[in-house]
Amino acid sequence: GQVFKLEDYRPNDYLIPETNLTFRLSPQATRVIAVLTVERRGGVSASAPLVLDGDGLTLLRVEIDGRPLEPADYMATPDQLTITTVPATPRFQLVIETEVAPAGNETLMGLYRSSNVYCTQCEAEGFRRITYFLDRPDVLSVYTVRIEARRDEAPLLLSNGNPVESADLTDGWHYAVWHDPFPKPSYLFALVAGDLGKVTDSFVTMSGRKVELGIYVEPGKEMLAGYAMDALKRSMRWDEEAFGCEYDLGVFNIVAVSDFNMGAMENKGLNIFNDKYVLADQETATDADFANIEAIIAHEYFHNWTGNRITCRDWFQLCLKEGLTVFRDHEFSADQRSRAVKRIAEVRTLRAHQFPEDQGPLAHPVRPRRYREINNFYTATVYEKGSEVVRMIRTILGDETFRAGMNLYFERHDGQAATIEDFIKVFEDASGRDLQQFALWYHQAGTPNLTVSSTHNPGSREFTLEIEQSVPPTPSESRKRLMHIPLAFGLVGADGEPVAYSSVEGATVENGVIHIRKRRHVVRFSGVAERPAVSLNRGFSAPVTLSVEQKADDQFFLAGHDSDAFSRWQAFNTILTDALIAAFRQILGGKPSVFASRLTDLAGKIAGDETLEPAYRALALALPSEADIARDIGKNIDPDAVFRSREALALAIATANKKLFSDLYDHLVDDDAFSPDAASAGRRALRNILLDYLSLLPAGRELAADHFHSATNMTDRAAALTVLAHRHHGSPEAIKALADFEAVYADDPLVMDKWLQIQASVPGPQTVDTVRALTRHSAFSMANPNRVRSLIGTFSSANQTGFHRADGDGYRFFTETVLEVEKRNPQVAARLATALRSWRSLEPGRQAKAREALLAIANAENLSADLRDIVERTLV
Ligand code: BAL
Ligand code: ZN
Repeated sequence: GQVFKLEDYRPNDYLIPETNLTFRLSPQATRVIAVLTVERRGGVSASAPLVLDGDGLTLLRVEIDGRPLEPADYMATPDQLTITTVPATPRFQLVIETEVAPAGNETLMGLYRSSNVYCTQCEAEGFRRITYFLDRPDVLSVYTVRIEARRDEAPLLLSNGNPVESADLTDGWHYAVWHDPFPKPSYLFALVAGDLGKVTDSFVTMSGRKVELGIYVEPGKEMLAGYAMDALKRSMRWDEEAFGCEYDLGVFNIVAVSDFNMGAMENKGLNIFNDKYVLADQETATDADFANIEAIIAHEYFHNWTGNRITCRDWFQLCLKEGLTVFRDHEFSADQRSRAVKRIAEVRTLRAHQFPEDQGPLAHPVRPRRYREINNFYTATVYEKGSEVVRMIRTILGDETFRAGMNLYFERHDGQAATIEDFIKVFEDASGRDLQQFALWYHQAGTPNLTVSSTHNPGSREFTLEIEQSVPPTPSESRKRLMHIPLAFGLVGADGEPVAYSSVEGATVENGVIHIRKRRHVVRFSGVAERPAVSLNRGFSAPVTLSVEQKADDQFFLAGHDSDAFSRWQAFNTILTDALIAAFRQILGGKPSVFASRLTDLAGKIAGDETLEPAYRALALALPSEADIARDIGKNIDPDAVFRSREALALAIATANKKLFSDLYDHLVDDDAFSPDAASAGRRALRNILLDYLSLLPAGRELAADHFHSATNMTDRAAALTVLAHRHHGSPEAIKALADFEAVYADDPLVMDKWLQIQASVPGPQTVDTVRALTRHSAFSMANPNRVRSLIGTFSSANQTGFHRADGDGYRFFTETVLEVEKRNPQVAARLATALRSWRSLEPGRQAKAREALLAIANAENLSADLRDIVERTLV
């Protein structure tokens, strides 16, 4: 396939300042008439051909300035329309008529049908499946859209911008016209038509304009959209307060659809959402679902300024809108909930998803320089590491200067398609600093490592930190340059208070941050009488790994006393990880795992510490996942031994704290009316993790069954079902709970996704058979991305012992399934296939079998560009 390179970017010879579209909707044959105002750029020769992108299109008509084109004047294939004879005038009108079949479109890109609703997905390159166009983000156009449909089939007709007019036509048809005054790239185009229920509200912006808000859902599900609407209004207010960003149209609409490749899409004025991220009530949604809805509603809304008003010049700049918008939604959630808890959850996610990507064959810079299939670059690196990079800019500049830089960004680039260089420049201009070395965070892949050691000399009262940076080689980047790493730190005295020092040399240290810029820094703090404990990378100021020679006593001390909540959590997490790795080695050596009582005691102390938020305690007690442990071990992974080490530690903690956990569990019973707020969710999270521990002890199975049957909300019910299915697999209680759950929720696909997920993640070699059988269950569908991700995605990415079954059967099932999904939806198949990206860290037997599975996919016939790209890069 073709490789697209950043250095090959040049603007097109033509622009399309105005786009008028007419859709005559029909499931099998929708007519699309595009009337485009085309403009030749200054200085471009009149003989330059106009080459428009298409994808699987049928061309019916093409005219310029009212005259049909002669066959000699153009060339049309399903994937391209080239107009070889272009008028000499600098501006002309081009009319293109195409026909598309939304009903047969299972790729869920372009115009398709989801449960009888017409909808679109155009990012990144779906618009070219609707009409021939300059389908690239630097071509901004003002759209007017007329939609015609049968009124009985589609009473509701929506597109971007503001509604202009609507009326009946003959024969039961009707139409609506929408106009979006803001020039936008084609990837932000959207259309929705169908029979949907509506929830309405309104919002008055900071300058006093009233905006009509609408959330559209499957008829009968309106009562499930209330939380999303509330989150939307809070997002709109927050963006005004935090960034001065005001909404700019008279209406803002959100539509929930059940077949969607992504989480949601920020189309101008008409966001389209995976219904999983809109619909919620206590009966059907968990606290995690509520938090995701809040975050994604905010994320898509925030794109209105970071993505839509200022878009990307080309797809290499994807992080310009995504990293920045993730940063903004993280800040929003931190303000709405608990900042410390949110930060810990973010870092856990980053480590779980971005670190393995950055440390494996699919590693790429936050701003890639090459791609074969852009769909494969909607990654944790672009999104999550992209957000961390923005966070580091704020850390380096400070809040005020950062905000000044953002203001400059909005002022200078509004209405433009911008680049990462533009973004960095606003912060350089706002601060007067040189950020060129820092910019390597965008350009260089790989997770930097800092090796840190410390010495204290009581005689000279000097405390020294030796810090060395290294960036590991990544695909096609064997040599790395030195990075600018902002390392927040604290020196903590025996009383838990910060240790003062009189001066520091060896690195720039400002506002509690050491600026690492060289390979090696020896940072000397003078006037330090007693040896402090060092708290490093406070708040996770930089997305790096640390190799620290630190005394276990210091870790225990920091886990109890660090004033930075994140670092306190980190210290305990490091203690747990070290213990798990030691247990893993003991198990491989045929020895029983033993755990220090001060570890299990500390777990109890944290669980019962009423000065800490319940949500924080729940996060601290959540052991590193099997994948986390495997990543920290690094190579020669035997997932069964990892699993056993984790189970052994959980049992040791539960046994040592039986009484405490049990009392606390009883004490946390919540008799109040359900509320999805963060504090209530935190108490549920703590009680549910205590249940997880207690379920390992005698009578734990009965306790979990009681918890399940007495649950009054989905958070508690799903937590108990997970405990029963995972820890008491095959028991009568587990079988009954799964059957009861199925009987109650059989008609609710989003809830049945949880039922599929819970079963797909049951540890052990037998699960592949369960998952195989579930692919034939009526709750499952190969055509629906949510179902596929719940069953197949969960099995392959969240079931270490099941998927990596020693005989390779998990991989065989995986190969068959990925290829089957691919026939319908290449984008979803390619995403699934990334589950094998860390195959080289497995022990040799599993490695060989994983390689066979990858080769079987690579050798399949007619492989899509999406899947081929992932599999070939994974194998290199
Ligand atoms: N732009 C694709 C979906 C999202 O990141 O919001
Ligand atoms: Zn986004």
